[in-house]
Order: sequence, then structure tokens, then C-alpha cells
Amino acid sequence: MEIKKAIYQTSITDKNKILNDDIAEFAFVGRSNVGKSSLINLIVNQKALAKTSSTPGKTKMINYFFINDNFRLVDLPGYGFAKTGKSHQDIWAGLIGDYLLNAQNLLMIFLLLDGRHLPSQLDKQMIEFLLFNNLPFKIIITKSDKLSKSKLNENINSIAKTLNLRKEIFITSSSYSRQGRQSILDLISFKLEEFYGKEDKN
Ligand SMILES: Nc1nc2c(ncn2[C@@H]2O[C@H](COP(=O)(O)OP(=O)(O)OP(=O)(O)O)[C@@H](O)[C@H]2O)c(=O)[nH]1
Ligand SMILES: [Mg+2]
Repeated sequence: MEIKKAIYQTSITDKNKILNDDIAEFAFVGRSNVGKSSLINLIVNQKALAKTSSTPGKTKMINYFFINDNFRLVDLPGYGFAKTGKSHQDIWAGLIGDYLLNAQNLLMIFLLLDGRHLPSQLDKQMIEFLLFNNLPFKIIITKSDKLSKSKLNENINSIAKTLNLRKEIFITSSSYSRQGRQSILDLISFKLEEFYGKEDKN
């Protein structure tokens, strides 16, 4: 699939404004600063469609981007950013949880984990939440450029072990080296075909 067009659609902070139409969506979740907005920019081949920052807590709203007049990428606020003052159990009761449970045509949730760190308690809670609610998700290991190949491999093994998941199901990415872009696009494309049928608008 080629990205021919990617435009900002809208931002919301109110669960009653969650878009509710028949357009397929793919969402990006993960702790603050893990690289959600950067990954969206990588996918759409634009430097600053989604706003990024080295200071955690940049994305505060749910931002919708409309791609190829066909589907949406949804940039969610990060969790685990201390200054939001949210306690751990608030997270699923807040906007992220509301979105994940109420989005109509959410075909895949990309859960991002920083390749340098073991999953946090909140990451584990997020995975439990996704499993409990039967929501489709794919784990993306981010910032692979920050580690040597062997260190990255070692970390991916530890992350998989901690989560009790097979590392083969992870996609490794870097918004700097562009690693992972094609695998993510292939997955999106596959899901869109399933959803709209072979004769989709692309
Ligand atoms: N080296 C490297 N840095 C990255 C990568 N992806 C993101 N970053 C950097 O990490 C910081 C955070 O990136 P964002 O994309 O804003 O992260 P986010 O997950 O959207 O953060 P919030 O909006 O705060 O939740 C920025 O300084 C990015 O330049 C990557 O693949 N490699
Ligand atoms: Mg962001």
C-alpha cells in the first residue's frame, strides 16, 4: 500500500465526541515519549503531521488523521506521565479507555514499547486490558536505532519473557532508520482488505 494522502482530521478530549462512522481506524497507544506520534509520521512519510516532542506528555488529545480518503490513524495521549496527576487505576477510566472501548471500527491497536526498557506496570495493565476486552493488538518495539543489534535482541527476548508472549509476533521499529514501516503498512493493508473487502477504495 502506498500513502497517497494523509491529512489531520480533528482532535477530541471528550468521549462523547469519539468519531462514530464507518471508517476503519488504527490506534497507537503506549507510555508517554515511547514514539507514537513519530511512528505515525514515519508511516505517512511526513515530518510533522503528528506533533512530537522530547518532553513526555506532548499529545494530550485524541488526534485523528485521515489517510488515502480511506482509513484513520489515531494518535492517543501517552500514559504514565507523572505530571498528569492520574493514578494508575484512572487510566482505563479516562479518555484512552473510553476510546478503546467505544471506537466503532478499530481494526488494530498498535501498542508501543521502548526497546531500551522492560515493560512498566502500566504497560502490563494495558495488555491485560486489551486481552480482557478482546481488543486486537500488535506490539511494536520502538527506537531500535538507539541500541546495538545484539543488545536489542537481548532486550526483545526479555520483554517477550516478561509478557509471556512470543517475540516473533513483535514488530521492531525506528522512526529514524525507518525500520518496521513496511511491516506495519502490510498489516494495515491486510486488515483493510478484510474490512472493506478486496474492492476497497485503494
Ligand atoms: N532515536 C529515536 N528517537 C525517537 C524515535 N521515535 C521517537 N523518538 C523520539 O522520542 C521523543 C518522543 O517521541 P513522540 O513521538 O513525541 O512520543 P509520543 O509517544 O507521541 O509521546 P507523547 O505524545 O508524550 O505520549 C521525541 O524526541 C522523538 O524524536 C525513534 O525511533 N528513534
Ligand atoms: Mg505523541
